[in-house]
Amino acid sequence: MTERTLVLVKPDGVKRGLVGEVISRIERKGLSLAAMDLRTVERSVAEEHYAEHKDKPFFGELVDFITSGPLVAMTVEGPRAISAFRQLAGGTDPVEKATPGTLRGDYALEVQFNLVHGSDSPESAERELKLWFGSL
Ligand code: DAT
Ligand code: MG
Repeated sequence: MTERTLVLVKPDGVKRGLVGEVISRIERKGLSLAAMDLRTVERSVAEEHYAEHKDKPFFGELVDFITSGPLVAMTVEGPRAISAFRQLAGGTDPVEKATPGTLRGDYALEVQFNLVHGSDSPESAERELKLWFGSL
């Protein structure tokens, strides 16, 4: 079933020049880009995006980081795109949970600076694509 998912190359990935690498892995997997935009977001967008984490101790730092500079937002499309991209990204902790061969496993060291975001379910993808691109 064709799905759409929200992918972000977070500000650390843009600063480090890894946008091309992320896109390359998405394309090599067989997924495709349906939309892409470089932007710096307001705190309100970051807070809504990460609303599920609002009571976590790291929420403030997470919002500071996501709004700290330009990021690349993408709509990625393909069969089982949501799970497929989560697999390319690797686990949240780039050392403990992301295996080598994944984006986080290969390019990140710290949980806060884990390079990419990908929607985690069809419900999240719909909510996030509406927030970032105005439609699914
Ligand atoms: P994911 O990005 O893999 O979906 P998540 O939704 O649990 O992970 O968390 C969102 C982001 O919050 C994550 O990419 C990095 C940050 N984060 C998660 N756990 C953290 C922690 N223990 N300390 C600092 N930042 C954390
Ligand atoms: Mg998440």
